Amino acid sequence: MNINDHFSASSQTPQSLAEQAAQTIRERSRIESYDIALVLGSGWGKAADLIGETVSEIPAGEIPGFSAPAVAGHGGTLRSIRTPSGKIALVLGSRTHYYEGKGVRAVAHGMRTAAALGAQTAVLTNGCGGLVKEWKPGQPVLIRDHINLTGASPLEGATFIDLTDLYSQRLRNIAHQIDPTLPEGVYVQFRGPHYETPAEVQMAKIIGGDLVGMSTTLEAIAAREAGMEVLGISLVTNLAAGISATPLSHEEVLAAGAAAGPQISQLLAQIVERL
Ligand code: 8IG
Repeated sequence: MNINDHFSASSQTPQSLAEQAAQTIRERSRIESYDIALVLGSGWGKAADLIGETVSEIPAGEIPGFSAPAVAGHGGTLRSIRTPSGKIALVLGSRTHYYEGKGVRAVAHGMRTAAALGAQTAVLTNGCGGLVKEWKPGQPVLIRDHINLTGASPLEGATFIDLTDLYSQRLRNIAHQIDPTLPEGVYVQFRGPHYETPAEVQMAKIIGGDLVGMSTTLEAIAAREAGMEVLGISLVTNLAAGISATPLSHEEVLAAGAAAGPQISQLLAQIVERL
């Protein structure tokens, strides 16, 4: 059976597939319950290494509903990490992007699986373009709110979910206790996978955006629906198109992530330990 068939099988609800995935993870990791879901975006690949001890690592393709990653720089495993204080984090190194065309169920599946494992907090990281000139590549930014320009929602049916304080003020306060200088911004999700035109970047700015990217908003909504509290952290890996003089490249993105690695790794570890 093709992995996509998991999502098109009409008898299967997203929640029941997430339950199946959760059961597989429990059996393989021998951990019954999790506390935190952590998604590693572009540039954040190594940032989980300081969080704690990896007690289990499962290739994404071996868990129902997950698939191996399509993009270089996006790791393909689900890791279980025990923090020094004994919390258990499920580290999703393989995010499914909306632009892959697998549908919103595939995008939301990681959050639903983490929730099925008991996780009450979702930490969503990403690499993105910055609209604020003062934010150089390598700058981490807390997501304060988002604008979802994909036209999609992970929710099905008349599921009216309040998104006031989607990016929890309480969790942003915790991050600010660790680094009071962390700026906050509004993340605008475009569908991608192309980067924006300069005109689209100007539009994002005019409607209130500070960051542009291709992920996070649909996962955040799914996490909230599943009852989790959400923290979003972006790593500005490039100035958005037209903000800087040079064109964008995926190599630039990877290089900025590598350069910022040690600082954001420490930041993430400290935040996770205090959640
Ligand atoms: I990394 O400039 C990264 N992801 N949409 N625009 C969009 N996504 C991104 C960008 C960017 N940089």
